[in-house]
Amino acid sequence: MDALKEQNQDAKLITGNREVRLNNENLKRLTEDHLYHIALSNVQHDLRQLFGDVKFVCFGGQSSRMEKFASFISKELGLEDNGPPKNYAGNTDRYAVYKAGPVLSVSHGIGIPSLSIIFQEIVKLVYYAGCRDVTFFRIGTSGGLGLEPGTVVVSERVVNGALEPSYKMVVLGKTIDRPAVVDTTLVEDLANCSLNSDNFKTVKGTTLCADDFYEGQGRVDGAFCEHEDGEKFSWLRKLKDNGVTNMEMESLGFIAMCHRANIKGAVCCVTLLDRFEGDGLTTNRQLLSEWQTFPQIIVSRYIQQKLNESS
Ligand code: R2B
Ligand code: URA
Repeated sequence: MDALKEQNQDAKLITGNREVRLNNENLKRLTEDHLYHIALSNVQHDLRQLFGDVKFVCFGGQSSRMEKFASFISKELGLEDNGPPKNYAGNTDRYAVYKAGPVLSVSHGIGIPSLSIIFQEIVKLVYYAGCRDVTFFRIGTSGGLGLEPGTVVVSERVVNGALEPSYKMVVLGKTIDRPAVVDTTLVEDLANCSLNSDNFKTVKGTTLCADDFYEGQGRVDGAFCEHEDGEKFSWLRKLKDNGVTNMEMESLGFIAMCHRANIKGAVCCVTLLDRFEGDGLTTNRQLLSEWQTFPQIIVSRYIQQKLNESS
């Protein structure tokens, strides 16, 4: 209990040179905080000892992909001797939380509602663990607009379906508006991690975050559809004219919540298809899996660079 009081006394999270307040005084009054969806607690687990060294949190949709990323980054950091990365959220199958040295690799499921639960529990986790200088990434997949499939997009802007950089949610019956402010330095640094010798392109662009994979992204091949092909193409062209390079389902909430938490964060997604060429994902699974490693490679270079700078 004393350890908990000590943790709660200083309701600050240090990220970079920025000191971030949790901004929720209610947490100070909790005798125990159950991080329910990852089956961890700030009383029953020694979060400082388990996670105090975390500097980077990489989020992605699927648990299996995040397990592979944890193994990949573990090798890149020369930590394979520690054995395969462990899933600390093993007592639940909602999300997975793998750790490889200073890197957490976390699955977030599909869409902002699923992301926001794990995001909040991870922000509390790094707070209780007393982590410092933490950077968050979303490493994901998306549909591209006029880009060769397999291209990596580092999001320099994230917008909703109305092309506004704003994440709206209803709290107590009122709509609150969280601005999705991108960290431009992090975007530049990430984009600069691409190499001429890469077998994939990396570009910066505007990412549209939709609430749905089918109608929300203008597809005509869902169970329902009330628009014509022609309308879809004029919408896609309008998006392209407004700088939209890709579409996915979490970037807006991710960037807005990083900004709200005062944590450095960026979104880096590979495109799995060109939406001007179709709606279905017809590329074989093996190639799709290979493409999904491309944003991981970019983020892993950034992590290694930062760790080398600080060693
Ligand atoms: C990209 O891919 C998923 C949908 O297939 C979704 O999580 C996203 O953002
Ligand atoms: N993820 C999406 O949300 N859309 C796509 O088109 C591909 C992946």
